Amino acid sequence: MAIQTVATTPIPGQRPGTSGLRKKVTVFQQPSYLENFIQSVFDTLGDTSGKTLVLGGDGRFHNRDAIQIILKMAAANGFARVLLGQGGILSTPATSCVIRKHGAFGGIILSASHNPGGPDGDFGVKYNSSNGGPAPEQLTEAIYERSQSISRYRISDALDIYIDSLGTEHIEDMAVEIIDPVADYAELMSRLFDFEAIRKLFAGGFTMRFDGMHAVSGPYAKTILEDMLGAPHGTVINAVPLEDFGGHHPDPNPVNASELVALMAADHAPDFGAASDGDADRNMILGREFDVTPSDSLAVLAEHARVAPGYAAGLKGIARSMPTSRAADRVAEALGIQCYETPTGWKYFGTLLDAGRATLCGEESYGTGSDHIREKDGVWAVLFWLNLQAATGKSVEEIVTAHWARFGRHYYSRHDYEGIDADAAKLLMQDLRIKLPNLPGNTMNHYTIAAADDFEYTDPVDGSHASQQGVRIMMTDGSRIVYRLSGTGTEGATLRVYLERYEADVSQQHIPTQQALASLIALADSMASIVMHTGRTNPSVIT
Ligand code: VG1
Ligand code: CO
Repeated sequence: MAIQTVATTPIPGQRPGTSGLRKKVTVFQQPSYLENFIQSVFDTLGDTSGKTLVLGGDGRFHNRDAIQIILKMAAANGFARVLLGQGGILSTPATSCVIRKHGAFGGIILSASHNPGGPDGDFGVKYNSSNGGPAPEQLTEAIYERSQSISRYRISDALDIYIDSLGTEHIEDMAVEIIDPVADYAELMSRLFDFEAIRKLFAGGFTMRFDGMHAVSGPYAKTILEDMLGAPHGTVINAVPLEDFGGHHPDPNPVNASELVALMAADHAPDFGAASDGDADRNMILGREFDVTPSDSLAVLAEHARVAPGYAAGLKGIARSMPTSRAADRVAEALGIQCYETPTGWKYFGTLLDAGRATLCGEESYGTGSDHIREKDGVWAVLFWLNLQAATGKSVEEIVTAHWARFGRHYYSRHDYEGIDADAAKLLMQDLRIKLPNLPGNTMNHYTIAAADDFEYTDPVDGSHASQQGVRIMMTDGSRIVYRLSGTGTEGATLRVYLERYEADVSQQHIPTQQALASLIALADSMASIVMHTGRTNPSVIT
């Protein structure tokens, strides 16, 4: 075994987006592509000698190959120890948990999260810091800068190691401890939630279906729900992670998880339905014939947080991404705590969580989490909802409709135009930005525009600044349209249009969402000339 220094040249485009570097598998398979990026990460981190790194992924195609390369590079860059999930598996939340629990220097997560997998699908790499959270913007920018001047990488010429049994292996002077990917995480969950109450709920005949979507949440959900909490076998479906997610899109929303949605509307439907995404940080919550918007889920969990032992002392604050509905703001106000509005992407919550300013965080994109780790957490959210149902004896629908009656309902929908021409998307956003100063005061489709801007954010903890985070059009009645371009896609561009309307009148809170938002949707289309710019008359996905 010997450490090699290999000459290389910069590869354009290695800039991480909303959450890590995501590209087609075929791009990652190009010579030096992964090596250049990983060496750029290590170079940017500075002195890595003697440090501990956590490593794992969501099991998608290319995971195993990438793990062997990264292990050999970590050994060549002086790391003393790697904690590796058995079989190369570690969900995003479990990685965050393991980094924190073992005081690691940082971690590498191999995942393109909700993007499709397989040889023709996507692959991704994220770096998380010692707090367990995604690298902040300054760090990802520095990594990108480094990737554009890199001239060599270091790698051991050791043979591949066997990663499927627990125990310790060695590469050069570095120990590779192969750990149970579920154990630390499951132990943390058992301290946050009332497992006794949830066990009683299942013992009393409560039924649930958790769809692992053949992604990485399956092993976690199976161990916790079926083994630890006594849910009947078969509660967790599609539980085995597959390299191509069984050909499905591991993005839990009512469109991609349509089978689960149909089951929840069938005769003898389970009491509760849930699903998670590729790397298990997203969650979808369903009742019988009832789906909960992620924005409402955050607000409801905040309202009832004290039922869970981990949150019995109450919340310090709430944080939500800008496009997420303002349902949580109303709860924060009632609780007398702060609600922070951040740009899209979990990395912006890190400072607020570290500073003890926020306890719960959420995004409209099926992401919910808390200060227990520094990532959003799918299984955690499902356990929170189970705890809530066990504590109140109420159904999902009863809990949410009571919430609306108390706080009002924020009708909410996101319209995605996927795979549109990248230049056309840029032009659409540019045109909108030019219009902004002239919009306030105008009345269109019965809406009067109160304010319009391009969202900017200054982090209240470290003062860092982010601009151009989404165009917001705010109406005088509190309704809102937000436009932004996705930072996770790998083909063309994706335009996301976020629509929100507030309804305080209980008699008007049960209209089908698209109907309730119809005139706002029409306004959003015409204001941005979506058809003209994209050639699309309809969004490709509505959630
Ligand atoms: C999307 C979501 C965002 C989320 C990000 C990563 O980003 O909108 O809320 O944080 O995915 O989630 P974008 O830039 O495509 O809108 V995951 O579960 O894919 O890591
Ligand atoms: Co994810």
